[in-house]
Amino acid sequence: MQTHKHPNPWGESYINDGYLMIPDLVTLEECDTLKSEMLKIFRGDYGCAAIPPMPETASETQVLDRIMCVGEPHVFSPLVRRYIEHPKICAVLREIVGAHIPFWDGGVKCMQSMMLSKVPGHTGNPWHQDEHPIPTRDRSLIGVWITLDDATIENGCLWMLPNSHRSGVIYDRQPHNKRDEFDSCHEAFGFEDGDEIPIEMTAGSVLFFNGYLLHRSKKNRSNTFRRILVSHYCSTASWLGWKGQRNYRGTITVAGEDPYADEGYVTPNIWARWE
Ligand SMILES: O=C(O)CCC(=O)C(=O)O
Repeated sequence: MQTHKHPNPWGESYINDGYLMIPDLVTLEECDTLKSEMLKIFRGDYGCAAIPPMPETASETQVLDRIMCVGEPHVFSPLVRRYIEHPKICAVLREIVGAHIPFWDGGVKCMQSMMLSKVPGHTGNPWHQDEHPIPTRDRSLIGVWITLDDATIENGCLWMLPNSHRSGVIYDRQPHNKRDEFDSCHEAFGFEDGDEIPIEMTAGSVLFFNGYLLHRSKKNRSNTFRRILVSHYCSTASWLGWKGQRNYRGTITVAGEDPYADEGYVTPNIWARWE
């Protein structure tokens, strides 16, 4: 059993702030490859029931405009799957996933991937903590947000409420009436949000953020795309009572051992969010 002793500057920063941004972790060539793959995925080239095919003549904007988010693209796209297991990303995860828990054996598993197109005019995502829907409840949940374009205030970068991960409180969510700014997801409430800060990032930068950290994104008011791939990971020891399962098994182990391997694995359901 390894205890975390803040072994490197990454760990210190992630523990204190609840997030860690590493510039240029992914190359611009890798971003281009992922953007091409995203176009195929959103056009429906993979024949998934959740993503009906579009005509080949559809423009890039038309393709990316019709869906806001595709869930679990790593299930059918070998390329996206490679980014779940990207060596540079996993090297960071091996250091910080257990940073907020006293004992951790270094095991890391991925339980979700999502691709967001966020073309000009697309709304943002209201305040939330990823831990609300994905219940690790052990503080190991971490979002890994890879931006494929420069993410700016104008095109809808993420906004974080620093330190909001510290209390361990989970804020409930409710429907909101700000549909001009945010998508149809419910919004967390019951906290002061005056200290929020924008996280502007250049393409290829990667943001690691704790599942308890309150964050949101705003509408894309620019004329540029803000495409991202985000995946969620936690300790392999986390018992995920998620999606109606006693211990959700649609997981991929990317570091260490899976103590529940004898429970087997399931293939995650592919989904798309249209508004
Ligand atoms: O990319 C966005 O606009 C929102 C993503 C997000 O909040 C998340 O992955 O938890």
